[in-house]
Amino acid sequence: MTTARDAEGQSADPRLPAKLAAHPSVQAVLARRRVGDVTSPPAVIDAAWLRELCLAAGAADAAAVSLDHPDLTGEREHARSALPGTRTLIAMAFRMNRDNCRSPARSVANQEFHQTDEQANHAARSVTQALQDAGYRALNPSVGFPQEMDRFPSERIWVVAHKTVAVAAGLGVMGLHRNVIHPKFGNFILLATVLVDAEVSEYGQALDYNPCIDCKLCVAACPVGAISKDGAFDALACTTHNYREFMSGFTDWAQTVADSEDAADYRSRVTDSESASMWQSLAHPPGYKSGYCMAVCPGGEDVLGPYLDDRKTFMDTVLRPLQDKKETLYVLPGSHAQEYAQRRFPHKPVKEVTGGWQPPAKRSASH
Ligand code: B12
Ligand code: SF4
Repeated sequence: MTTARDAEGQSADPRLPAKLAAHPSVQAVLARRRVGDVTSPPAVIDAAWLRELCLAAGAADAAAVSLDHPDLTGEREHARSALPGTRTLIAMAFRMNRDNCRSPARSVANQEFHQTDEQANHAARSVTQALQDAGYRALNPSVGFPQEMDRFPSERIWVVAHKTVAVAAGLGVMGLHRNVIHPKFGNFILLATVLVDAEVSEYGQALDYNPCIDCKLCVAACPVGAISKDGAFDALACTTHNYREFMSGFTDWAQTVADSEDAADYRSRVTDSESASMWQSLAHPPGYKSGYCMAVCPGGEDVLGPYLDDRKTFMDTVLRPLQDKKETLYVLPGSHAQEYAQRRFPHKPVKEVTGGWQPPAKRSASH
């Protein structure tokens, strides 16, 4: 049998079959190795270098956390199946402009969410590329959507839980509304995570207090009562309304189209404004209907001042415009959200929808 030694001479890797060793790419790699042009990356990534890399990419804050951290038990399997050999998770926070998020004009708030989302994805990707160029294996799961729809609805569809990682890395703590509040930037941040197959010289430490001041403005702002004063969170109420034009609401809308007898019947079920809004969500990134819990939160040192100075004015100018906005609220029939929305926001029309998680009753009955 011909060996690599025959084809390449004394310096070839004897473990390689001759045909492979003779390939120009292989010879180029071996030649670079011979002249010492290829160095292994440091076994441990320098924490200061890594932080600088993240900040230069556009993150407002960043910290690493070991995948062995006890609070990341639930993330381990997901992280390792996304990137075998993952040792560390790098958490990054990206600032959002507060008054854009607070605007009752949905186009303004949604633009802010989607622009920050894009910025965070770009930054995470460039950090991943720099780690790759330094010789590591690294991967950046999506900041928001797209997610793993082949797993829906039986398993979680997100690759990594950015909140869990950010909290363990010390970037903030979840407030009453379950969004992560950064000690300085408040909850006006989106989160990204980069997975890497090496350890880092220093890991972030969890905050020893919660920046949430327990003002409960998030409870008052949510139009479908998804946030309770005791901290319980009704995720289904939130998705049914806020994500009306994302995956679950889209399925319900498609079912309505399918069930409509003709154009007139469709227009009796879906208003022109709703059709236009759905078109917009399909043509552009989908629009959130709410996110008001995040909009009104005064937590965080950069955000807190105006609330401390004059709570009434803060409520009149930040909370009230969102409460007063006339807008359709989407609820599941017979839900707590339906009763809450009708009682607390009588000026907002309430519409029953299926939520789209299950097929319509008449179809499931026939199977
Ligand atoms: C699933 C999800 C949702 C769900 C559930 C929210 C939630 N509290 O988990 C819904 C659709 C309701 C949602 C809404 C919003 N989200 Co969201 N969402 C995610 C996602 C994909 C995973 C969240 C997660 O890790 N949950 C698990 C644990 C950590 O959270 P938890 O609160 O302890 O768990 C509860 C829920 O997850 C729920 N649950 C468990 N399993 C499932 C399965 C499904 C299908 C659902 C719907 C819920 C659910 O039960 C738990 C107990 O209450 C992340 C992106 C990511 N890949 O991480 C973004 C993320 C959490 N969302 C984010 C944002 C901005 C929002 C909205 C403000 C969007 C908007 N513009 O309106 C709202 C805020 C609602 C709220 N008060 O939480 C940001 C939060 C940033 C921050 N500062 O913390 C994230 C991190 C995206 C990002 N990359 O920045 N979201
Ligand atoms: S709005 Fe108030 S109660 Fe809600 S999370 Fe922010 S600080 Fe906490």
